[in-house]
Amino acid sequence: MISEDQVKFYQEQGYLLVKGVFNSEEVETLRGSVDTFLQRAAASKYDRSHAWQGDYLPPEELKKLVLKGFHDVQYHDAAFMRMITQPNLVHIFTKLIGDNVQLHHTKMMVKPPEKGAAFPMHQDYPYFPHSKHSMMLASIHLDPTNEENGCVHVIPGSHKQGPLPHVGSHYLNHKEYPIDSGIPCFAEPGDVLFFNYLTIHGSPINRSDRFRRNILVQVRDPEDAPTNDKHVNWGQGLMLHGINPRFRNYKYEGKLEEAEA
Ligand SMILES: O=C(O)CCC(=O)C(=O)O
Repeated sequence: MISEDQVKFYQEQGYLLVKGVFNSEEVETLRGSVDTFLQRAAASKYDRSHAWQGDYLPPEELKKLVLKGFHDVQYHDAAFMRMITQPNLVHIFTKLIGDNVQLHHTKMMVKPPEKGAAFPMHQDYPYFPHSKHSMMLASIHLDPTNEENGCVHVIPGSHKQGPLPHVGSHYLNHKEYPIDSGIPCFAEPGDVLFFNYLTIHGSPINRSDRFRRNILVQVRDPEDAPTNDKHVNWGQGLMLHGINPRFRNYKYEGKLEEAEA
């Protein structure tokens, strides 16, 4: 599914866009599942916007923006369980991480038309720091994405800088790193953007009249230990490929002592 040149590109640039990882039938199923999820969330007491707060936009603009950012989607609909084990996706993970691939978490990032929230530029490292930096993300695109509907931007090669100071451990100084300091990654439905958790990325507001529905799958090498217990959630530790070399009486809690066992 991907060539040695693409693997080298990922290692050098810290990201890789792979076309057509999911076929149109799979995309259609996932779109249906996202839409049903959002309707069910809207009818529940848990619905809210997850737009990032901060000083990266004027307050009056920020308060209008909406992001539907739900975690652990495979616990809500079996279609998402099939998504995280989809053979093309898992095969690419093995090429980029190695034979053993472990799930960290999933999340749905849906930017509604005209008011879909921005992500200021950041690394994912501060949210779940690990010792070997194998942690990476697959952003599965369900809609055509471009500048107008808030496509992801990345700074090529930025993973090589290592962890950088974030404002309130949230995002990078937006004056130093405006969103357009990254290159826009245009994608079609079924394309997947992979990037390392040190790669600087963000995305602008969706000002278009279309949705931007992406689903994110965060994975790591199981031998890459968390350096703190900041981000522990359901499903963490599921093996998507290979084995977990740290054999234990398994009950994953994401705790530091587990990582060192
Ligand atoms: O989906 C996006 O536009 C960006 C998501 C992101 O930056 C993140 O989850 O860290």
